[in-house]
Amino acid sequence: MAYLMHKTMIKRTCRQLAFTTCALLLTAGVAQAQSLDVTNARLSLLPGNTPGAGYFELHNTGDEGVTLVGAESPAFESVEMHISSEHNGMAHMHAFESLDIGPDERIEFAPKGQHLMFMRRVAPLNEGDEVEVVLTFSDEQRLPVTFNVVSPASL
Ligand SMILES: [Cu+2]
Repeated sequence: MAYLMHKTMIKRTCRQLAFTTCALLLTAGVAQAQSLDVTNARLSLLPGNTPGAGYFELHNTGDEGVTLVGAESPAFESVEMHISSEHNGMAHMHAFESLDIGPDERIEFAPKGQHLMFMRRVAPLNEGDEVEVVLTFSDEQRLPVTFNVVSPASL
């Protein structure tokens, strides 16, 4: 039952996506051999065309380390991994290329820390929408994750 509901949700999201991407997403839920558990995935979005920020928690439940090397989404032209910092009271952020996640390690992408930066949305998005994102790893593993669009005020 839960799986059927999930599939319906994906199908709804798929109306805006290319067919090949959709086919991948629909089969991804069936054959999940991954030992990576993502929770609380949300995408904070301001009106207009400013970049969105993505946050989530990831638990590597496997016996081997993995290296996160990026993310993609059909809803944005590009996605970068950023880390926020503060110097002399000024907030900065810069891109980073990879993040190692050891066996049984949990990492968090959270406000004021590591985040995904979603650049240039392809179509308008609203609070409550769902966005399909694929996290990519150095061993070519691709992990599809559904992000919920939320307002920055809710974080
Ligand atoms: Cu950023």
